[in-house]
Amino acid sequence: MPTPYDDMWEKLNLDLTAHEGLLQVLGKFYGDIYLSQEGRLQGMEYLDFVLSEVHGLRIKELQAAKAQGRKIIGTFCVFVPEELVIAADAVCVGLCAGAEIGSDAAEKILPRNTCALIKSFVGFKLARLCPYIESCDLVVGETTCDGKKKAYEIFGDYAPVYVMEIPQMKQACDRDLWKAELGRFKAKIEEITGKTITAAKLKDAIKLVNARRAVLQRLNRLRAAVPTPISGRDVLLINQISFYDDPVRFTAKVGELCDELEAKVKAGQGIAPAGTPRLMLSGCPMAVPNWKLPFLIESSGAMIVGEESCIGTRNTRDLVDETPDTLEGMLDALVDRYFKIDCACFTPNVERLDHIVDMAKDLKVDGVVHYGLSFCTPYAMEALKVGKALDAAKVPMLSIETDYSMEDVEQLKTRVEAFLEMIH
Ligand code: BJ8
Repeated sequence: MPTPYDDMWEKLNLDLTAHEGLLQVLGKFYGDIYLSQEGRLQGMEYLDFVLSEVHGLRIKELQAAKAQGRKIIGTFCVFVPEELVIAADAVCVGLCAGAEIGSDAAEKILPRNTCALIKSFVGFKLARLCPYIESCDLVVGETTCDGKKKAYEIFGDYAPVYVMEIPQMKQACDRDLWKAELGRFKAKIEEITGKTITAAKLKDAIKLVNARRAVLQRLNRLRAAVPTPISGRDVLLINQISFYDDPVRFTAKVGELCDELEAKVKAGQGIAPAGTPRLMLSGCPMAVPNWKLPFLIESSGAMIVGEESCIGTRNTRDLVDETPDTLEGMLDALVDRYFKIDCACFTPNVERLDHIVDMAKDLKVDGVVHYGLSFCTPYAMEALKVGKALDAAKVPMLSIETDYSMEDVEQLKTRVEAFLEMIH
């Protein structure tokens, strides 16, 4: 069926037939997983609208920004400091990688035993399915896990790629390396945009990104209420959308949603009956439209009340210190804030274990579901340590490894249901 965006998609060199197939699958999925929920908050209408226009209006906005000479910078990891991108008047978009479509194409140039997230972003590019990737003037990769690090070498044959080096440890010499990398990234962004990042511009960008993190922190505080006033699926969606929506608009809209939530919490109104088991997710990021496991959990009679993940609290927990006024001081504040990220790519990574246990206690969860993407070694290795730490804190954990396919849905449902029976 023709749409008002066909010309734009054609100019972006998308495969229109395959793309239409993708949108149809996405629409069906969204209807089943999201729109079927009962008692949804009014504020979610904005998120529904954004998702329905994910390849439409937002892409139009990006094209309008490009027409004004602004650059579009795509990222795959929460380590990339978007404050520097925004300070150079460019637009930063998190490139999602949560769908299986395109994986066949990806497997022609990547080993089959590569994690689904990597196959997804390579597949989107090869199959010409993602208008975000096609809009990017630069795609920023990073040396986190081996799979991503090596995939960027291959991806670089198809898109303009720049790779940041992320240290693997957190010693003083690693901080020096990270600081140098931030400087190198700043220079690259200045070169590509033709703009100089000034102290004033960076100060505004830090405030802007902090405001978005702060509203997500507020959302997390409110959803922690007993009973929880919002489904975990909806909060995951909000986090996913935070990566590509306009940050000012997003912050305002999520603020309105939080006002609505606050009233529900005051009135003691929950989204599920009292006594519904409360679970927390921990592990690999769930990029849009990866809603498989949350849907499975919540349709098995539990509620998700927290995500210890990069599309969750790992991305929103820490703000950048807003007190420095000099460029040097602000860069140091950025270095310190990003260095707190407790990705499983670091060794040792004890902070993550502490964060998970603290979060499980604060959220009063009945259990934790550790989520690993198949072939993700860092998170699979760390799952064992997470299990031990939670065991010591007397919090039950279920470890799940899966990918984006639907083949194992029944098997996963059985495991989730057995876990719920055990803990409740
Ligand atoms: S800071 S979690 S966003 S790297 S799932 S591709 S690790 S094999 S996504 Fe991540 Fe940055 Fe870390 Fe966060 Fe590799 Fe594992 Fe795949 Fe992963």
